[in-house]
Amino acid sequence: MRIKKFTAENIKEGKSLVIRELGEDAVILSSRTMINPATGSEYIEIVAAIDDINKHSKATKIADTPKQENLPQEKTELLGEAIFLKEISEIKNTLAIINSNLKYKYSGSLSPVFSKLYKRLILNEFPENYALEIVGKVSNININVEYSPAINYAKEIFAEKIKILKPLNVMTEKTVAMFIGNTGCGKTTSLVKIAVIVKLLTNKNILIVSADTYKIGGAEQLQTMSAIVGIPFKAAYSPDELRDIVQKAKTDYDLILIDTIGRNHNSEENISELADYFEMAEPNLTYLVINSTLSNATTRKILDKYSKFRLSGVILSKIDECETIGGIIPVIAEAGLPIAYVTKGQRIPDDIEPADRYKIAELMLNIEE
Ligand SMILES: Nc1nc2c(ncn2[C@@H]2O[C@H](COP(=O)(O)OP(=O)(O)OP(=O)(O)O)[C@@H](O)[C@H]2O)c(=O)[nH]1
Ligand SMILES: [Mg+2]
Repeated sequence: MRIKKFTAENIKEGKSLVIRELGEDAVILSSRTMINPATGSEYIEIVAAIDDINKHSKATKIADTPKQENLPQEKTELLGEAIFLKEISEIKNTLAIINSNLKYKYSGSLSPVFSKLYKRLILNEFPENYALEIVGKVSNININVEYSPAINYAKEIFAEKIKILKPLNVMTEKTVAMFIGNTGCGKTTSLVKIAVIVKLLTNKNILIVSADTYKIGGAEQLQTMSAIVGIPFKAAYSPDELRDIVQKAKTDYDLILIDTIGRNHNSEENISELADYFEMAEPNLTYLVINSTLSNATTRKILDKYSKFRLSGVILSKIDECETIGGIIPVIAEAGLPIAYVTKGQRIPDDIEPADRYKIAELMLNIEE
């Protein structure tokens, strides 16, 4: 779009100037009466534009504007302003469409229902290829589907892809479970929630072990929590000590829950220190706790960095702080990892649930336009 300012003695002369310079398709954005300070005489200032890309734009063209030369000056100004506002609103609409087409790359080439479904998936942070795959699958089920059943089909498709790891209270074998993950992701809180639930629902002998003895107060925090919930506790101050504790405890306890220090997945040193504890503990169950508010890119990287720990499943934490899990579930599913638990607050033990694929699928489409 080219925009140009014109000055003329009157509106008629101004219009002629605009048409001569910008052509019949030009639109007037504003016109106002000005005073020349040197001479004290009045003149008209016109701002006009021509849409180079779409010369057939529906915008009001000069040729369409009512004849203004006979109108009193006040009305001419009001008319100019109204046309200006109309033009601005049309420009805004056009920009919104362009923006939407850029953001939702493929929506323009889809039918209205599938375009809406695709937009909802992108709004829920689905990776684009996965969003398109879902749209394709839903259209294969029923090409003429309405929006609401389309959403239900999508949820069923996700639910089928989500793997679930059964909760600890229904596991019958002796278990050494290790909780690992990034700093502050909810390892210690999740461990205590699970310990309390298993204690309430089964008659298993449970031992809580802290290998988080590097951080000041790490082991003490868990020791206090264990005392409150009445579960025996031990602290391991080195990988060797952890091995000794676990080996001895295996005979007396059905379930040994090991808390570890929070790690930065981008630090090789952090990950390798954790590996020393992991190798000594030899857990037969390893939970990776993932904060559900993370982006899919970060989750992908975390899964990659922790993959050396023979992960059994994921504990998806802090869903109460998260708007959608559409971005991260496909990444977890792609890694082939089951989800064991979902945590939804700080209360022990209330704010944890065994993972349910239908509830997870629901949360994947939480954000609506
Ligand atoms: N809102 C919310 N807060 C949670 C949840 N789970 C844990 N938290 C809180 O998150 C904070 C960190 O939780 P911790 O269990 O200490 O996390 P951690 O992974 O053990 O942390 P580090 O040992 O420091 O790496 C605490 O304030 C918890 O109460 C949850 O599901 N929702
Ligand atoms: Mg902790």
